[in-house]
Amino acid sequence: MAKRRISQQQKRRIADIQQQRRRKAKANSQQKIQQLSGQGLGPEQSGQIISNFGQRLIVEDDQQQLFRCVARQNLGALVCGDKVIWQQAGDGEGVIVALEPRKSLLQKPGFGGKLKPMAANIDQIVIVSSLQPEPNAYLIDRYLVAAENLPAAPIILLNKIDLLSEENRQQIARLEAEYQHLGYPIIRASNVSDEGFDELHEQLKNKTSIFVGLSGVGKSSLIMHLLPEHDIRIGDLSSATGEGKHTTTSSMLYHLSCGGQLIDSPGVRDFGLWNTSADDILYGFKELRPFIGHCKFSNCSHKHEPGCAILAARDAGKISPQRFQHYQKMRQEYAL
Ligand SMILES: Nc1nc2c(ncn2[C@@H]2O[C@H](COP(=O)(O)OP(=O)(O)O)[C@@H](O)[C@H]2O)c(=O)[nH]1
Ligand SMILES: [Mg+2]
Ligand SMILES: [Zn+2]
Repeated sequence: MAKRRISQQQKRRIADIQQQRRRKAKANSQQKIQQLSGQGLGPEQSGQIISNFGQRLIVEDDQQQLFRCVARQNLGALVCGDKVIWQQAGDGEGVIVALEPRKSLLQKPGFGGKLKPMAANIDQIVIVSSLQPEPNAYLIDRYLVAAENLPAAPIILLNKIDLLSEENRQQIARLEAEYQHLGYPIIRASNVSDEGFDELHEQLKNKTSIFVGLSGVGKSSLIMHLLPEHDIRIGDLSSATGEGKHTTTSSMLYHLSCGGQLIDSPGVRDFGLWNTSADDILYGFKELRPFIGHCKFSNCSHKHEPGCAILAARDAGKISPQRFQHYQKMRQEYAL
């Protein structure tokens, strides 16, 4: 009992400190806006947020020039990938005045379970798995469910294909066949043999993508490979203002030579492994989607009910036994 009271007290104290910080940050950025407005604001123009250093947001204009910006109050949390309307103020600075509607928003549970926005307007999710560590079909299905619900188009990338051997050849072929059958693009790639990059560039072209997957599958290597000359503009910007080096924890949007964009950060790469509702999980198995809403009972749990359209679809072979097992397992492990 006593223990619990202390932890409640601590919680309140932490919440108070956070509240103070937010207030202070808000006051600082309001002050900054006043200062910038004093210099006279340019016309409204469109731009995209490519990174954020705390309250300072980096906006890129349509000519790919970068500006350090602050946002007007009440725009909510702005994140990497957001399309905004902003006004230039002085040299390389600006004020964000509006947020364009988002196509998608990637969020992550933060302090106290509250969802924290991470990145916006993602079109595609590249699910990276590899030959070593071995591909895990359950994890791939978990990411597919997350992608389908964002929504973003999933691409499955089988990395380290240079490690293909007599031992794993069959397993890999089976995995590929399963996802190809579902209509998901699947790319074999290797940072060692350079295989798959033409195909990958083709898929990433003119889209905004993120890479997700287990640690060790080669995400960092793939991203380095795609971005041979890392975007040094950000480093210049942060050292010029002494606002601290860009930390890899905040998201960053990069341009690819193929014309696509890549949003990256360790947080973004962890996307997809938290709770989802039972409805969202079902929706994420796209071969079952045509049967949603056709059960006899509107509150059907799809576990044992007579007249269940989902169980009937399984019995009719509309979903592979492994995928159905993953659907059930996911519901047990993640459904709220
Ligand atoms: N054989 C082989 N090893 C790779 C390949 N890509 C990455 N690796 C190795 O796999 C390990 C993990 O790679 P890393 O990019 O850090 O993975 P991350 O944790 O997903 O970012 C490193 O030792 C890499 O050298 C590949 O295509 N083939
Ligand atoms: Mg890494
Ligand atoms: Zn049902």
